[in-house]
Parts: sequence; C-alpha cells; structure tokens
Amino acid sequence: MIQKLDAIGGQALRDIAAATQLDVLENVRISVLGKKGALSEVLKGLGTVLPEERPKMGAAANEWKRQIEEALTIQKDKLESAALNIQLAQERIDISLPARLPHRGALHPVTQTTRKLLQIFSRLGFDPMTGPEIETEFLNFEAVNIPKDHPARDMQDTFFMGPGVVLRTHTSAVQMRALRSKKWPVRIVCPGAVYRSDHDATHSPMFHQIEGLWVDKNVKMSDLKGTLEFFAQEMFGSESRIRLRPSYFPFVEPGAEVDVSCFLCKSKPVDTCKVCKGTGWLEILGAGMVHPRLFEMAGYDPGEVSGFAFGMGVERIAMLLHHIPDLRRMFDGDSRFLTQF
Ligand code: FA5
Repeated sequence: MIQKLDAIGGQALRDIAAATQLDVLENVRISVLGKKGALSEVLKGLGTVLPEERPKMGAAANEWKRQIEEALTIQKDKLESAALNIQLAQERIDISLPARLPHRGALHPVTQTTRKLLQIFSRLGFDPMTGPEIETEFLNFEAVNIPKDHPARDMQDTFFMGPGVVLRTHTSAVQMRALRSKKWPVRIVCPGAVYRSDHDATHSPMFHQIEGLWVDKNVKMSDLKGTLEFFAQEMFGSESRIRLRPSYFPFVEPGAEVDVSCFLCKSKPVDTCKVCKGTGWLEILGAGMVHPRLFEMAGYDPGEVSGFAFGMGVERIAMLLHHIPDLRRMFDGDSRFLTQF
C-alpha cells in the first residue's frame, strides 16, 4: 500500500508541476484529492489494512495529502500571477494619449434670444411672468376681447384639447392672468411656447412669443414707442429705428404693427438685401394700448389707469439676427445647425 501511495503522490506532484493552465491544475486536484480521486480511494481502503499497520499508512497518506495540497497552492499562485501579468500587459493604458473631450451642448438659439429679450426688458423694470400652455378658451379668447363669433378667431388656427380648453395661440392669454392677479402698476414680460395650426418656412405649429404689458396711471402711446425703440436698439444695434403702422388686434385700441429698420442694409435699402427684401423695414411685432374692455373685465377702472401691450415672435427675431432662412430648421434637432450658435 505504501508503494501505491508513493506512486500516486509522485505522479500527482509531477502533474501539478506540468500544469500550465488553471483548469488543468483543477483537474489534477480532482483526480487525486476529489471524492473519487486516487488518494481518496486508497484512504477508503485503510479499513482492510491490519490494525497495527493502519497508523503508519494513515500518516503516510496524510503526508502525501499535505505535500500535494501545498504543491497545488504554490502552482495555483504561480499560474494566477502569470495570468494577471498577461492581463496587465494587454490592458496597459497609454496615459500620454490626448484625452477625448466630452461633447458640450449649447443653448438653443430660441433660448439665447429669449434670454436676451428678457434681459433688455428687465433693464426697463419689466418682471418675467409665465402662464400655462394649456389654457382655457375663455382666457385665450373671450378675456382678451375675442368673443366666440368674432372673426379674429380665424386669424389664429387653434388646437383644441377638449371642450373649453385650448393650446394657447398667443401669450396675450397671460395678460388677463396678470391683470386679475395683480394690482396696478403692472409691468411684465411673459415668454413661452404658443401653438397654431400653421406650417411653412416662416410659420411653425409651435413657436415662442414674448408678451409685454405695462399698466399704470397715465401710460401713453409715446411710452410704448420709447420702450420698443430702446428694445430695437439694444437687440439690433444703436442705429435701429422703428415705425408703427396702424393695425387691428381686438385686445388693443389703437393697435399697431411695428417694423424695425433693416439692420443689414441700414438706411440705404438695396433690392438684393436678403433680410428685408429691399423694403428697408422688418415686421417684428404687434402692439397697442390695452383695450378698455380688458380693464373692465379685470375689475380695473379704465378712467383711472391705462397701459400698453406688445407681442413678438422669438423665432422670427432669432431668424433675423442670424439670417436663418427657414424657421423649421430650429426644431429639426440637427446638431450641425444648432452648433453654429
Ligand atoms: C399676436 O399673437 C398678438 N397676440 C400680439 C399682440 C400682443 C398684439 C399684444 C398686440 C398687443 P400675431 O398673430 O401677429 O399677434 O403674432 C405675433 C408674432 O408672432 C408675429 O409678429 C410673428 O413674429 C410671430 N408668429 C405668428 N405666427 C407664427 C408662426 N406660426 N410661427 C412663428 N412665428 C409666428
């Protein structure tokens, strides 16, 4: 039996030393020390050995077991550290390579333009105020003097969300919210998205407006003109002029469409000007003196206060500033277009 143990032990040590892979080493361990391994089988046979021989046999078997386990541990450590060295060599990082810069986003031209507009008006004391994009039909229309059968409703093709609820068609809806919730004086600018069933190179079904409203004692048309002149010069350059053309909006009286002098061809309009098409003027907003009906509906006394309001399209202003020919590009999400701003 001793010879058998020596043969098994000797062979196991040679197999362990020859193993170059961890799985091969594990197979050697199982074939010798596993439940049905060669050494385990011999130990199971100890019962058949003469009682006086048994301690000697047992001690010899345990000694081989110890030697084999020790050899397995040493070989395993050796193979593992060799595998680790190979892995480290393969995964070596070249720290001298230049870093890949993260892709940085930028503010959308509409956001940039809105922020600039709010900044300009804040210097004249206008505070920002917002209202909901899903608005009651009442505040979007009736409250700003556009009753149900009024032809002006056709001017703005409306998206209805349900009975009496619309996607607001203009930020003028915020005017009545302001008048109802505040006591005069009121001096606010209201930025936000508005929606109309409209779609071509200069019209988008969703676009942004900024509404301005100033209500106080003795606010005059000349205050409106001065305010808009300041805005035009800050936005388009100090040489900019504005002109008011009579126009109709149900919520103002009198009402005007406001043009700004073309900042590209300046005072000498040229037929080829891409921006103003040779007219020398660009239409940028609607404005006027707040209609007395609105004051009455909000519980103000039109004999005591007066005010002006204006509303402009943010995309149109961004298009003019950056010479963007098609408004729809702003909402395509094409980063080649957006990264130019
Ligand atoms: C209005 O919406 C009025 N509420 C403005 C107003 C406010 C007048 C206060 C008087 C007093 P209008 O429909 O013209 O008016 O729109 C105002 C601006 O929004 C336009 O000058 C234009 O710049 C922009 N606009 C209108 N429709 C679109 C559209 N579909 N896409 C992009 N911009 C548009």
